[in-house]
Amino acid sequence: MPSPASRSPPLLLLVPFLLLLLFSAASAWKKDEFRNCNQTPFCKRARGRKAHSVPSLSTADISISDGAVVARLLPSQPLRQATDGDDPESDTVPPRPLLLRISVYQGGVLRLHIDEDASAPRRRFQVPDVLLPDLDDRRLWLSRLSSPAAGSSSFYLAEGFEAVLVHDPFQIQVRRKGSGEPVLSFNSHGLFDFEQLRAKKNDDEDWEERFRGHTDTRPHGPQSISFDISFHGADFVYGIPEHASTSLALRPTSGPGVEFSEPYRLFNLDVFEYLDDSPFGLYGSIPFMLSHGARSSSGFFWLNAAEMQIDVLGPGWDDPAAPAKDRIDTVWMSEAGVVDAFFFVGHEPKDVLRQYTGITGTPAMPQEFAVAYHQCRWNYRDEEDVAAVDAGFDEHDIPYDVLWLDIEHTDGKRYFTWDRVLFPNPQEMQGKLAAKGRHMVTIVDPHIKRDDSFYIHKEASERGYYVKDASGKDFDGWCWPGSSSYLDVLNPEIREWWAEKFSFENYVGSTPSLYIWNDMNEPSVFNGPEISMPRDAIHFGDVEHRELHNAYGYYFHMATSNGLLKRGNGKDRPFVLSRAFFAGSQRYGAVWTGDNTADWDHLRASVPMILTLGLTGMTFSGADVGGFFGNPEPELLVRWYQLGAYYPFFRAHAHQDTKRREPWLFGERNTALIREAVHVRYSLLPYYYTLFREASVSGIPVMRPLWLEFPADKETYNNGEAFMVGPSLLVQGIYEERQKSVSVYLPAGQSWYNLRNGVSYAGGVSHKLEVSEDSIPTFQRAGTIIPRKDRFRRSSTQMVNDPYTLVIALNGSFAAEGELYVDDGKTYDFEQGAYIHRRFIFADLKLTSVNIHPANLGGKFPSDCVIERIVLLGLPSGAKKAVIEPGNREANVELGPLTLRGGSSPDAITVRKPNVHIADDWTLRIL
Ligand code: NBV
Repeated sequence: MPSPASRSPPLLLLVPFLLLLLFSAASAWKKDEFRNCNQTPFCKRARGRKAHSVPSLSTADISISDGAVVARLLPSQPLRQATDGDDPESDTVPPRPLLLRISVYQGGVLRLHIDEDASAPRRRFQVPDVLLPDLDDRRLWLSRLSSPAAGSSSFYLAEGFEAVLVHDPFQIQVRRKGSGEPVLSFNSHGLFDFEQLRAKKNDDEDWEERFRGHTDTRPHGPQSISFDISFHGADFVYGIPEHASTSLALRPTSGPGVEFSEPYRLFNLDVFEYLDDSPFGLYGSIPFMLSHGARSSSGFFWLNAAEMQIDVLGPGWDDPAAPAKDRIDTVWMSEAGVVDAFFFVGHEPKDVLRQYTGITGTPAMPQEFAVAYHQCRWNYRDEEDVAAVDAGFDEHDIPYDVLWLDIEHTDGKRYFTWDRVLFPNPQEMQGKLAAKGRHMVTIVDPHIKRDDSFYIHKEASERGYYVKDASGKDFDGWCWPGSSSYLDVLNPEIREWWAEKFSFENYVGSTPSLYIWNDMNEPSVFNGPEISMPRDAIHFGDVEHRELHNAYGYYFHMATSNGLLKRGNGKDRPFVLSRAFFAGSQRYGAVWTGDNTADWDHLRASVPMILTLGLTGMTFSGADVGGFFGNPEPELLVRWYQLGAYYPFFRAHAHQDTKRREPWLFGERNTALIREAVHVRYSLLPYYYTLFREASVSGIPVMRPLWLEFPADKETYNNGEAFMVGPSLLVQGIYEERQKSVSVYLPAGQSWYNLRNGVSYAGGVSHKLEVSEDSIPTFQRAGTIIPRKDRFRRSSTQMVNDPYTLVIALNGSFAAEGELYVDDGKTYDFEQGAYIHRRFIFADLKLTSVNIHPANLGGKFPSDCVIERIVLLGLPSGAKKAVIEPGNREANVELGPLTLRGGSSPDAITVRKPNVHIADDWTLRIL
């Protein structure tokens, strides 16, 4: 919801609305503005069902067709068709079969598709353009079904796994071959229900739904789908963003004694002052859940963009007296769409992430500047303000890469325009930043001002490019510019048209160093139901908004990102930050966790939220550093910078009603602490960039829950306070005011080196550590090598030719390994092989740089960069010098320090000026 200070619509028309806003702005989260499960008929109906109470279905005519298993699903009795939830037994219709299709893809992915047959009165919506276009090429051609037991058919899924289709009642199980141990099951509790589309029985039947003065006409009636999924061998389940939570694992929402009484809701919404711990839906939705346990890792993804509600059932949900089970049961409910579901099995949790991103795409490789620090505020007022903030960073020796302009930079919230009084020379302004290697981001929201003199509106309305309301007129809703319409981005033609608007010619005042921010794309509609678009609005192909709601922002993000790609003829990588997201958004840019609050609990919640996003593909994510609403105390702001410096997306941002909070406004000591936090990020940029490369290839996130790296260590399974950055760094946040000590669990199997002083700590234990104000606890895992750049410039782009430092943390066998990936940081030339990829291996007192760039790819990235320092942690004393081959050169060895700015360590040994090239093969021997 908007704050009252920034509105300028025609007053008379809006008095009731303004009162509402004033009221909203005065208080926090307004629960009543959003529907709960009980107020959502399909959810209420589904939640009211008991295990095995739904009339069961059985399979008929099972066969293999086109390499997939196909069958019909027949109700064993007439299907019940509920109306509005008050009388679930109200009606019956003659049975109509459902069509089932199961396909298998390389790497252990099973796809289950269930839809109505051709006699249905209408085609149900299948979400387009989310699955990778080449997915079909990776389909395994099934040729036979076995019948291991009467009444079931089984088929190959992956090395060590098979799938079983149980005929009556219909059920699917994925299990381990040999032992028969189940991993995942569908409908084992008999909760599968598919409300088939039908004509109204008589005129009295009321399909409409009303909520807070809004009527949803629901012309096609009940069409929801629900079913149960069980994750066997699971200790915890994770995923299904976006919800604010201080817990990483998903807590049960139903069952004896559970804390949350609402299911997790997936419905993209603009939520004003959201709570830090709640199952209510926020800005984005990814219907992907993962499970992990000592014996098993698995995942389940339902490609469906309608409102979804998911219950995690606590132990004893079906029978409080039954002994605890080795599995987690969940119930998935959606208002519309089809069953298009994917099951993932893996030996390790990383396998499951690879499989999920194998079908929805791996995160796009960002430009290097985007991985650095971003400075944002609603709003930097004018060009002078921009210049002053920019100069402030230089004056205080704090690097930053991107300055952001929020909605007030436009002419009356007409995006692609500039307020010419405040920003008379946008190109010059961007040019000045660009001269220091800096970039700018402007906001472009999806609501378009209905103003005939605004070229975007004129063209869009003439071409019929807007979403229509239920009566067929352009949908007209209220947002920042006042009366607004919304582009129908489901239509690829409209996305193409939108993309063109970002050309330098069309976006007057833009330059190549300008990038984009998409906000409010849930979409947010101030006067709409739940501050969004009515569900009966109509999109391209007669699709109802209810069917695609959760993917609206995704298509908008996609179109914007393609716009940036096109404007540079496909040369430069786009950067677009989006608030709304869906499965697959990782291919189009970054996201953030929206309007958080400047308090300690939101700081704490940011970690589970970002970890969850990473687990579900969206690794390029962050939270507003400092907190969006409210004024952080300096201590909180400093702690937020210290933590935020490790978020994959690192941006400070603040609401327009907050006090200014550029890093130098809180006294010298705090400026120094923030400077140090930002420096930490800049020094780690080579490591981060290498991790982004890994994510873009494998889907493994940059910021990882501990259990992703240590899947066998049970202590890590629900740790949402600490996290790994890649395989080598462990970071523990400080989430309390004036905290003096903290207990940090360091995973078993290796020791850990404190990043600031090199002191080593044992793994497999919790350490109680003193907390200092100058940093948060950070550890390098023994056995790893981290590349850094320790010289500080104004921006990352100015560090390109700087020399590297390698920090080698030795394990008990005095060995370590790590990687470095380098490319031009900007273009797609890396796709042709223009990059450097090295593995550094330390063993037997010798460091070797090994080329891991695949020889067959060709291409080369030229670089003269050298390694200027090598810091060794955990080496027994006595090293005298280093000898480098080829060339038989010598380099000096000395004790510490750990960083260029001090931080001496008794245990660190530094090789000074080895000056070996990062692009070359070499070895360095310690003597
Ligand atoms: O565009 C203004 C803000 C923006 O600063 C924020 O980051 C977004 O999440 N926007 C929401 C709209 C108004 C929020 C009250």
